[in-house]
Amino acid sequence: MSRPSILQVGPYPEWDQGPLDQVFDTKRLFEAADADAFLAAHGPNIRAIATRGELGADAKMIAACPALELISVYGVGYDAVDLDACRARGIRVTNTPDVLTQDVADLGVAMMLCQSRGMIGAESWVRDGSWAREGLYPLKRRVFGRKAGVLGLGRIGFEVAKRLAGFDMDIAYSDIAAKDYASDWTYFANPLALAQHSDFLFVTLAASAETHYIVNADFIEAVGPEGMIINISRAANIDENALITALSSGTLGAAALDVFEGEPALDPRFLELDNVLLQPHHASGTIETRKAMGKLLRDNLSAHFAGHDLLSPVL
Ligand code: 8YV
Repeated sequence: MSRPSILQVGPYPEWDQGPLDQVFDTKRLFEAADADAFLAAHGPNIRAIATRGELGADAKMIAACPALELISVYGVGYDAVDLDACRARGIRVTNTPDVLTQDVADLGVAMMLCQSRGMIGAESWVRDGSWAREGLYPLKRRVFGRKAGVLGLGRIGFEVAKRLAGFDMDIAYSDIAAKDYASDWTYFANPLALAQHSDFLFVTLAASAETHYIVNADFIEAVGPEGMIINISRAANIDENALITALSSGTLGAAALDVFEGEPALDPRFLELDNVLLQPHHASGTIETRKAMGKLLRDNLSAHFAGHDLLSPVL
């Protein structure tokens, strides 16, 4: 039997590429010099798209594949997939939830600690001889005992909050409703009230049209000059221009970001700021988690073509 043709939007590690190529006829869009010509040539035969969270599949890509049955996302976020276009054509969508939750939460907490304790600057202080020359490193702010806010208490937000409890932080959260599994933590129905309350504000919301720029200029100002915003979700949840303005003027104390509008390109103003920690969208980037994500991506594809139930359907 011939292998089903799938469109591969971005690269995967070699431990996924090999098994994928064995089972499927992979058409690698990311290697094409002319993406439009590539889609025009291969689109009609494509039965599934294998993509990544941040790459998704837009309306144009979906339209170029008239025989498309499934989009399998390597990532929990599927905001970059045009779900309306999928619904209109009965195209199924899967993602890779759960397997990455713990690592994403770990990195979020690590970013808070790293930024609050000035670990990047402290490393330079040792390496560039400042320690020997100038003595003690400037004092930084503590984390333990302070107020943490989690905006979006889903799977990842919950794991972040659990970890913060280990630092004896005072934990609050905001979500569309109070969660019965979070009775130890303070609930704010109004995200702005959470922002006003928090020293460290974690953005852990799944991105959607409803959450677009939920962290706006007012929200950022409410976190305030002593506060820090940590984003391990999607850039679209924050008004990045307002964030940069607030970091520059000091109306926001600090930020720690794993995601950026237009990534991997960055607004160059970020590079001028010393109160922001910049990470290359790698919260799920451990070997263990990426192997589990790749397996789930492939298992969803295989289940579909075997006529079995999808393991982690979105649509
Ligand atoms: C990326 C992510 O998919 O889970 C998500 O939604 O954005 C990430 O895990 C990952 O960087 C691989 O591209």
